[in-house]
Amino acid sequence: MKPFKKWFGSKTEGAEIAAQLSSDNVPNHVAVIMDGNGRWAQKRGLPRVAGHHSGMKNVKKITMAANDIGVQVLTMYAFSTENWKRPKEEVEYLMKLPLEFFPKEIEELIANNVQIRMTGWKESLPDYTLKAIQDAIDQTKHNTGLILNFALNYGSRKEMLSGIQQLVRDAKDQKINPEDIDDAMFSKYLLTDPLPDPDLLIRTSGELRISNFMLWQLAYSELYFTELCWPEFTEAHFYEAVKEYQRRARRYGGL
Ligand code: V07
Repeated sequence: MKPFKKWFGSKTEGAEIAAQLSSDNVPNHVAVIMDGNGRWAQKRGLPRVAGHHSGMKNVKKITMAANDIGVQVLTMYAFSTENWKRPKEEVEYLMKLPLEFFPKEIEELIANNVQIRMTGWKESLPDYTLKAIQDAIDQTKHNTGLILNFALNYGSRKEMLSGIQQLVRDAKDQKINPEDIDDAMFSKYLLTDPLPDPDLLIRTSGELRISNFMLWQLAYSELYFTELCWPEFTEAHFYEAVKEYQRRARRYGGL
């Protein structure tokens, strides 16, 4: 069994749990619904946006934790197509988070060979948000390590319907045969192409729903729910989730 990159000497919280993980069954793709930021803030008498800010800082921490055990893709659900319905001030604040995230974090992300990607509709984002994201994607596109994929302005039903519309156009243009449509072909029409499907979905803050997130891609994923709000979810909790994933995989393998 080959040791993880930072098994020894790591001072990160959770190193002990990380040491209990098996290095040959690390989930390739972990997706996270980072819920409970507003709730976390309200519990502390802080404005909701303080929770979003705290949540943003946690993205970097969990990215490094995932990178340390060899996760290849980490998708973070940052903003849904439904989130536009929130109060205008909150939406404006959220749209500025990518601008704040990158100047602060890009250096360490690059040093750790992380590639930034985005899944979602870029067109309706404010110019400054899109520019911040695009700069980060461009600056990290030659990196070969963990893919940090932000699901931003993303919704799964809309994704599938747009995919089907294109599929039907291609069929009408005789580029494809309806009989040839299978899982692999349909996946190519989704925004997540060419990423692999998530092996593990983590949702924080106690809600037991998928909420229009990667409905097709999560068909066979292990689902992990925790009561903790996203800003409280540490490296140790992340490794607990991976440990549970490995426990389930072993049980399944034993059948
Ligand atoms: C957002 C912080 C995390 C908790 C969930 C909601 C609030 C990081 C980003 C981000 C997105 C793209 C990018 C770089 C950073 C972000 C939004 C919200 C809209 F390229 N956190 N975070 N974007 N939250």
